[in-house]
Amino acid sequence: MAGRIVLSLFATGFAYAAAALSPAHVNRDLRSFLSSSAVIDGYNATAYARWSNFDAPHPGVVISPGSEQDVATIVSYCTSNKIPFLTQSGAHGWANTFQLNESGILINIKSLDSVVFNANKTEVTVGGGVAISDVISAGSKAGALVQTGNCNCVGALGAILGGGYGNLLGLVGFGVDNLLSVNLVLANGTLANITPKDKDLWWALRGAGPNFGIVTSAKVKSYPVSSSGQTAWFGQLVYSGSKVEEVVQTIQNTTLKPKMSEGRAAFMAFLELGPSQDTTTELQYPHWNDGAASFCEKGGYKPSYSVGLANMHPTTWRQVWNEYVSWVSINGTGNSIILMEAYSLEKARSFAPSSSSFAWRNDVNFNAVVIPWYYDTRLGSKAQSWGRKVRNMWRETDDLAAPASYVNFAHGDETLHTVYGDNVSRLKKVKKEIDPNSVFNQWFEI
Ligand SMILES: Cc1cc2nc3c(=O)[nH]c(=O)nc-3n(C[C@H](O)[C@H](O)[C@H](O)COP(=O)(O)OP(=O)(O)OC[C@H]3O[C@@H](n4cnc5c(N)ncnc54)[C@H](O)[C@@H]3O)c2cc1C
Ligand SMILES: *[C@@H]1O[C@H](CO)[C@@H](O)[C@H](O)[C@H]1NC(C)=O
Ligand SMILES: *[C@@H]1O[C@H](CO)[C@@H](O)[C@H](O)[C@H]1NC(C)=O
Ligand SMILES: *[C@@H]1O[C@H](CO)[C@@H](O)[C@H](O)[C@H]1NC(C)=O
Ligand SMILES: *[C@@H]1O[C@H](CO)[C@@H](O)[C@H](O)[C@H]1NC(C)=O
Ligand SMILES: *[C@@H]1O[C@H](CO)[C@@H](O)[C@H](O)[C@H]1NC(C)=O
Ligand SMILES: *[C@@H]1O[C@H](CO)[C@@H](O)[C@H](O)[C@H]1NC(C)=O
Ligand SMILES: CC(=O)N[C@H]1CO[C@H](CO)[C@@H](O)[C@@H]1O
Repeated sequence: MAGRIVLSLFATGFAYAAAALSPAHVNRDLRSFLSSSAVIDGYNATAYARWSNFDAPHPGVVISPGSEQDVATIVSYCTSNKIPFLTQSGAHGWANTFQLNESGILINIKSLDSVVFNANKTEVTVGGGVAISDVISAGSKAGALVQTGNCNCVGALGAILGGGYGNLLGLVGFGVDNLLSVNLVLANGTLANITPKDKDLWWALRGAGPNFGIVTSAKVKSYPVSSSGQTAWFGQLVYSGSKVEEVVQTIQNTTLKPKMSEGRAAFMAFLELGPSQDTTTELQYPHWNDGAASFCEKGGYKPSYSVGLANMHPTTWRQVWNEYVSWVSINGTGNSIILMEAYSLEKARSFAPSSSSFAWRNDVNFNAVVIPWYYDTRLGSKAQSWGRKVRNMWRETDDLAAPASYVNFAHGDETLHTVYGDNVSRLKKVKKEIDPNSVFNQWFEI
């Protein structure tokens, strides 16, 4: 692990921990140690809006670093003065694990947003705060594909550090399988370059990343393609509620291949079920995520719950459908979503489960998510009990030995085993070594 060292310069003696923190105070202490483009600001819920306001952090101060080194300096400042802090990138994390109030600092790394391909386009270096849309538009211009999530608004590394599902999964594996190295700010304020040579930390980062530091930039594999390689078949098939069982059984029966080369023909079983609407067509790379645009809408409250499934059971999904119909009949819940994702996992399973801390690689075939979406806070407790009820329905027929959730889809009330699988003890060992005081403690803390 090659690293640079930052001294802990900032023990100012002020008892920050319990008091509200003001931008003026932080500015006085820290300004001269940061690069000129860094910004120290009060919290502005509009400017720093999150995807969901449910259990959202409310910091006293927001700092947007101007450089990777600034992030190390901010972490040193916070730890020396016992100021709680949280990293925010794309602001889509929906878990209830955030605990930041007016006495804390939000490190808004969205400002670290560069995307640079190497000459032959086999590698791309992305800033820690880069949005998925930034990666895709740069990739499209460069003529290279990069494994990212399926929604343009999400932080590219926020998704990758937990596993990283996305459109290219069938071809190249998970996000964590495509990471080459990262620049990481550690708990002791060091900015270090972490590579596969850092065996334990490299393993731990790829699945439980936010527990070990702040990734200020990452080198990720990219795949040069001609313009015809940027075309894929996308769209929506809409079915009436009466077809739930048939659709679910068809999903269960379909073996997804790394390349579903024949487009429509490969999905003929779904077309034969008689969708009431079919918007499928060939789309170019920059438009692959267009269909998910409405899912990106910020604001409102979205306490989400998720499970991994080995199999899809028509009877369970009929019950879930009935629950959904009944929930959205309540005024103000109409945006609520039930989501299920299925990918070709053949390529992903060519990587050993022990190659990263990302859990359930060989166990989970489908991820289901229930998102009660509302604006009136009086619906909060009803929304949560509905979410838990649907999650229980799925868990009862998940056909897994123990409940499993993708960490980036989980709610925050699960056991560590449910999100990190069988390697919790190894993760705890690495955590003790790298972040013994658990200063990175706001994302499914180990
Ligand atoms: C609309 C939507 C679509 C989604 N689509 C996908 C998808 O296609 N595939 C998929 O795998 N997941 C997907 N997710 C889940 C997504 O991966 C998580 O919500 C993820 O945590 C979001 O990262 P963010 O940077 O946007 O959020 P943030 O709330 O900013 O970050 C989430 C957590 O990660 C930490 N974090 C973020 N960046 C860094 C970094 N650079 N270094 C260290 N810690 C960091 C934060 O501190 C925080 O604890 C989706 C979520 C939403 C809301
Ligand atoms: C913030 O939360 C901490 C506990 O994490 C608490 O001690 C403190 O009083 C709170 N401060 C404010 C300003 O609410
Ligand atoms: C908050 O941010 C919004 C959007 O960026 C801006 O229009 C508004 O003026 C800001 N409010 C304050 C008090 O700075
Ligand atoms: C691409 O360039 C990198 C150096 O940036 C080199 O290591 C790699 O071998 C090259 N790959 C190909 C396929 O040319
Ligand atoms: C699913 O597969 C089973 C067993 O092969 C078959 O009996 C059933 O008809 C199939 N159902 C659908 C909807 O494809
Ligand atoms: C639904 O809620 C909206 C806004 O909260 C309100 O204006 C409307 O009257 C409500 N409709 C019913 C049928 O209660
Ligand atoms: C910071 O922590 C890392 C990882 O534990 C360690 O390798 C490095 O030597 C530490 N640096 C300092 C200055 O303490
Ligand atoms: C070090 C360790 O405990 N590794 C285990 C992680 O979990 C997988 C199964 O998911 C085991 O095969 C490894 O031995």
